Amino acid sequence: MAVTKERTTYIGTSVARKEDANLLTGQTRWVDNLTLPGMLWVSVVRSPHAHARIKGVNMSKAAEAEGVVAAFSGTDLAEEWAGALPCAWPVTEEMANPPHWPLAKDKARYVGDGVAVVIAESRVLAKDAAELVEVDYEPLPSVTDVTKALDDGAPLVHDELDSNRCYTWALAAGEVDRLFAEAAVTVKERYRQQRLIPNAIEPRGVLVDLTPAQGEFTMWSATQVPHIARVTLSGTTGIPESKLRVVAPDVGGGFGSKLNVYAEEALCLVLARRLGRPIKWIEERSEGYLATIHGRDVIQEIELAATAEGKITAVRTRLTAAMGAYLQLVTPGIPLLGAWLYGGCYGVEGYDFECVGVFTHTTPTDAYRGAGRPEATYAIERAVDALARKLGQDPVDLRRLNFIKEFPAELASGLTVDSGDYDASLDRALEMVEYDAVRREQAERRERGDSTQLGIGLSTYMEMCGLAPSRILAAIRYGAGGWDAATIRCLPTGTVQVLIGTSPHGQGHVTTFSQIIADRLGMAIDEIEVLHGDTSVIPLGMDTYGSRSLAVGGVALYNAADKVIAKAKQIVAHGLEVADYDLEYDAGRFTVRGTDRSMTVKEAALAAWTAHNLPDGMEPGLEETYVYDPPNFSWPGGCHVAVVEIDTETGSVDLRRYVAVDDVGTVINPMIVDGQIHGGIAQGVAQALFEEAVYDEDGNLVTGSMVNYMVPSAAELPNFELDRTESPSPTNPMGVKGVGETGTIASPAAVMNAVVDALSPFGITDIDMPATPERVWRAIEEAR
Ligand code: MCN
Repeated sequence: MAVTKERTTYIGTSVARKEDANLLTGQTRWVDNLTLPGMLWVSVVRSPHAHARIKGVNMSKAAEAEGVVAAFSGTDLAEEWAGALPCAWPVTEEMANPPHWPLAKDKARYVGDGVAVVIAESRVLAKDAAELVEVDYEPLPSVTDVTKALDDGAPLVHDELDSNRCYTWALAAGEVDRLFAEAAVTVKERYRQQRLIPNAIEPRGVLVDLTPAQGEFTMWSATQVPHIARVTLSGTTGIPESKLRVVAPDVGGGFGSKLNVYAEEALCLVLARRLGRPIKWIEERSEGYLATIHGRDVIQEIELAATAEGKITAVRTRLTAAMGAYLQLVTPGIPLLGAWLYGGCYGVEGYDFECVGVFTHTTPTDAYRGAGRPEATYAIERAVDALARKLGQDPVDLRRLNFIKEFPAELASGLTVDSGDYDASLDRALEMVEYDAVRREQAERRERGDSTQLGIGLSTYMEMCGLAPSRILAAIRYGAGGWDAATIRCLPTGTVQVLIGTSPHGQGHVTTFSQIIADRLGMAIDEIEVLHGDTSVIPLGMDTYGSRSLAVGGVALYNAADKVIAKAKQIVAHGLEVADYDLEYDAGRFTVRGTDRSMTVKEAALAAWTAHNLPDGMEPGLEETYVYDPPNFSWPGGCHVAVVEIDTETGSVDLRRYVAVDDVGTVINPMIVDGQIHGGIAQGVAQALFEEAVYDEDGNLVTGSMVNYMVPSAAELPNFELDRTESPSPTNPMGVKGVGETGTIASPAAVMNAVVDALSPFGITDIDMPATPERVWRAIEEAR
């Protein structure tokens, strides 16, 4: 499909965000701001043990406490469930998927596993009473380290399985063994993707209302996925889908952690049903550290085969990926979202990938910004630097030699990259960072033996986002489609309602989607109202994750506008008594060719509503829906460069500069895109330098609060220097690609390549993330 170049006013402009007035004046509707008459609060009693048999739960003291209405153990609620919590991505036929009940009945399998609930008149009373619940635990041995969970004799997370292996998933193409045998040079590296804890500004929260006589339920949830939650929670609770309305009101970020269906949502629904009153639960921050999914926790082994000149011929990857104690919504598929990308933006011939998913006695893992793709980018970009060191080449030259240069490009792993220009973004990034000058400064410092050394790290990345063609998702056994939907409803008074199936929670869809319609229908931004996140208002939607909203939902909207314009054209042609081919269309106005006679889309909307003078047989009204299933993923790419200073006496790493040149195709709103990249880089730098979830020997989460889990603030980060190149995607009419995760995908590799580059005079070739001062200092001391 050709990229349409139309006269535009709003697309490509940094329109101020329509969302911000509410945010800045405190008029947002977070779940926590919602109150209903007769509402009760629930508090969840959580296991303090990583692994324990539940021998009994004594509720008597809690039940007598002030304000308590009811208290239930997992066994008490067992009959409420029509099914276990959903895992929608059974990645192989043989995958082990032990049932995950909203409350544990016989055994607790991680610290934080819910074992009982107390329902009371207020949040404080529910919490106080929860502390009076007496659970008789028999502690059992546990395993939290993914490298130990497959050892013989490791404690089993699920007794019914004969090991902690959840699945093995493999993908291979080309003559990999031969290419390795013939290689002039090989490198073999082992990297650790530490476990991360997502930190959206708003913790999770749920409120359920009901009309008992009709058996109808409304659930407000701080979720990214109201549509998916409705389908799946119907299966868990037995509430018919038609009787369940899910609303994602204003949602304060998610970063993948709210792309899920959680025990507390199911609990609030069945407790409302059981008690006949509205039920509310709001997560505390430290509770969220245990009860909301974690990210990463993967061990990676990667091998590259190359010619003497440095042409990479084959890649072999082995992953061991922690699932945690249970499979959440898409847990098993997350490491596989990188499965096709371990060759990076390099044209390799042989490809061999295998991932083993493993249960551990830990909080379940699942999607966290980038989901599989930061891991893949990290491994290949670090390995390419290792190869450059081995060959004595500059990492810039080695990358250039290997870049894919022609598009569309078929990857050895089997997918097709739509478009790109990796040299262009590399060139621009090197120019911005003044690469030669920084290398000179580095050489001078090394020469002088300065205590503060300089490191320069590159990450030339590409990724697949915009999830995605339903047929490909079927091939990889994903449980839903990849389409999305949009409806444009032209109202008789000249304004427009736009119904979108995506569910924004910080990304600014109300603004960017208004920009698309304003240009296409010739309207002012304020004449467009964007509705989202309510299953009773928006019947069709696949929600927001995988940087899919613009490249799938935005394209659905663009195409819906085509349908509106086509119908309006017939109405106008009929009204002006001309043939439709005599009409020219530009930005909301149809003009009879060569005359000054014209009519607007708004006028056509009024004519469609009065229906006084429509073509014979035409349905009144001007409202169109488009459901779009994309033919391919979208493939952003680019080059990030980090410059770090390391104090070799203390090990402290200072990120001095960060340059990012990204290619996300056509840009709708440059300011929003920059904001997405800023946030993404901050999260990736956090993985490289600051954040790590740590469990002790007994399976306690040692980093259980922000006191000891280091989420960086703006003070720890430099000003990011951004620019763009633009290779429009040929697969959609706007030429757009996703941007929501690119920063997080590219940045850990750039920063860690810089850290290792700074330390290379000591002979150091790897440091685990996060590169804390202690870790760096120890590495230097050992090397000395
Ligand atoms: N955009 C644009 N031009 C482009 C690409 C995108 O103007 N070429 C705009 C879009 O119209 C949209 C925003 O940028 O307003 C992000 O678009 P897209 O890349 O389609 O990503 P999604 O909207 O699907 O958002 C999901 C993505 C993911 S997967 C995570 S994780 C993430 C992220 O967005 N979580 C976020 N960004 C976040 N931002 C905030 N504030 N909070 C989160 O939880």
